[in-house]
Amino acid sequence: MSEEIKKNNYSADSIQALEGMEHVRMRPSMYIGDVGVRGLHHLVYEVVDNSIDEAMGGHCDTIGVAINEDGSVTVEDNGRGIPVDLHKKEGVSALEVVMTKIGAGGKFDKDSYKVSGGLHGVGVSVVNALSVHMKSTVFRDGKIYEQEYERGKSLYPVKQIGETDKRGTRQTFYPDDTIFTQTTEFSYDTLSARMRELSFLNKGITITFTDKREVDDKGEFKVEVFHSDEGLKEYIRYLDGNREPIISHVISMDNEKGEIPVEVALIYNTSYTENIFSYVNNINTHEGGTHLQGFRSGLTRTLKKYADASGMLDKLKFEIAGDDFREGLTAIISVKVAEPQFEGQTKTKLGNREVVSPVSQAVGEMLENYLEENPNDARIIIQKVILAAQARHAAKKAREMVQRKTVMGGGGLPGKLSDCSEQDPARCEVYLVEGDSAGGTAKQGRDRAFQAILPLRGKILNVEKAMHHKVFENEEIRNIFTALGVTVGTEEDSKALNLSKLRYHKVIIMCDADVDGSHISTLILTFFFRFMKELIEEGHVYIAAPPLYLVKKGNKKEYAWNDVQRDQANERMGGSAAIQRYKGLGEMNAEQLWETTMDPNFRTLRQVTIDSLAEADRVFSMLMGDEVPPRREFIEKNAVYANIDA
Ligand code: 0RA
Repeated sequence: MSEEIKKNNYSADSIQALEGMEHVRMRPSMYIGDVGVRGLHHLVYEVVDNSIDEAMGGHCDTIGVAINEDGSVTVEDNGRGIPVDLHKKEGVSALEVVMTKIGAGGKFDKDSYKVSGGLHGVGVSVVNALSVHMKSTVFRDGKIYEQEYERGKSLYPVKQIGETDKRGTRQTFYPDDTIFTQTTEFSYDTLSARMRELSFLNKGITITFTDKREVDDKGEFKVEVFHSDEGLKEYIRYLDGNREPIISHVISMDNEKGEIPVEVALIYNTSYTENIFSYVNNINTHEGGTHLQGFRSGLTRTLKKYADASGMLDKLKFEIAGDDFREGLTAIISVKVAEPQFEGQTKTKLGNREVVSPVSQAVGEMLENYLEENPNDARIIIQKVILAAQARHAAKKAREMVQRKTVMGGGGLPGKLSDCSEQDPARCEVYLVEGDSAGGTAKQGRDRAFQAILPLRGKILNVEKAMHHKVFENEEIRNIFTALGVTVGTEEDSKALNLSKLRYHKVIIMCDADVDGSHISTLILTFFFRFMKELIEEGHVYIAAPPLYLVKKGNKKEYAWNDVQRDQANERMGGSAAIQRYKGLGEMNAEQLWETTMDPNFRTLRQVTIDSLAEADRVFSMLMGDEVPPRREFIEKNAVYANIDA
């Protein structure tokens, strides 16, 4: 090839590369989902994924993740180091190709079993394109190499900057605030939860997470070290730590050498909720899919066979359904699939058919062994299943009552609901208000055109500790179902939710700004989380923020939501203003409630989102469960819904 052609080729390729990177900047959501808080954190996951892959290939065991003082993030591993030698086709170093070409990641390493995919796995070049500045440092063959980039463009060719006896890769990036316009600030809790999750999902790796933005009293950074030798088994203990187990061990298996690597762990507890978390290539598959299907069929088949053989079902007057085998079950399934097909609304449902049977078989064998070796536990599980079947029959009747009322329409709406006049659900909102008196004030203060009020009496049922039929028999909860127009349960899936007739697209929880109020908010959120998860996932649930103080002097008045605002308002009024602390919504009149908490032009609503289903589950089971000390500790350390990331 003549020099001339080579040059042309090179420049043609580099134009293509540029176009790729430009495309990422023009359409970032196509690559990372969104440019909000979620997308921002996605950048970190992408970079960490690459190091996890290196670790899964057996080439490294330690990953360091740090939020730096300036808000940038550094990810470092002790792997082989991204190659820096010349990439023949591109005419630049392999590192530069990985960093600046879309879809180049890992392509030149045929041996690597790259399992990242789905939502992640878009490549580190995407992170580079969406960063104002990025720096790659490679420790390899006794040398240190470096290259820097600005918005995805290299600033200079890879250069050697020193010598070392270390091995590995270090990536530092600073997200572009012209892309992430909402915020470029990383959340400690969000990243920490993900690193913990990753360490359970990839046993043996040590992940150190450091926040260098602040120091504590001792002048030290916040550091957490995550390491799990037992993987999912430990993850189950962590998740279910606030529930009471009914069997003596976590049941688990790991066939990491199978064609489709499958890991499963499960336990039964005294609760009535089913909690199954499924992962594909370390990605939480919220919508389930074929691996979950395999798990369920393996579980049902094996338990049913055991129960039939035991004779325990002989006197039973009704059939046992699939659901009954999963009451009080907490389980995690993690599979690695080479070419995952993700389906569903949020692309978190595994579609690969070939996964069903290996998972089903693995689960079946695991359970069979356990039941064989632990006959006592086996009996306890079957007894629990029988109880669940009995309760389901009772619940069915209760649910049908709710259903009938909902279906009747207008006349079926709860008497306590003050509805709005607008008909289009997209424009309607409903306030769930603690107590009849605050409900009355809200009713006077609202804009009745689009705001509905549903007062709730005192503390609503703690669904975390109640059997299902009790939940559906509870009047307050029935009122919520009917007011929202949401129905639940079909023949084949008793928990399937129907949101198609949702009457309000904003469901706003409004409680006192005190400990009792946040407890009630949490009870309502727990109910939504357990029974209407999709309502939260689709962004319909909000928390209203009533002010804490009224600061008044002469004819000037200001509201304050915290002590700093209070003091500033007082200062603005020249000091010595009269300060009223609102002890509850009841102390506000209708006008005050409207202008602070209900008027769309002034109020602040906090949308409830779920970062990690597993973490949210753990927090709810802790907040609402039996174990008091961890709950108290949590409430003292955090706002009640800190981890629900409102
Ligand atoms: C492909 C080949 C080799 C290393 C890597 C990829 C690699 C990529 C990343 C991303 C983050 N950390 C990483 N560490 C390594 C080198 C193959 C060889 O040395 O033979």
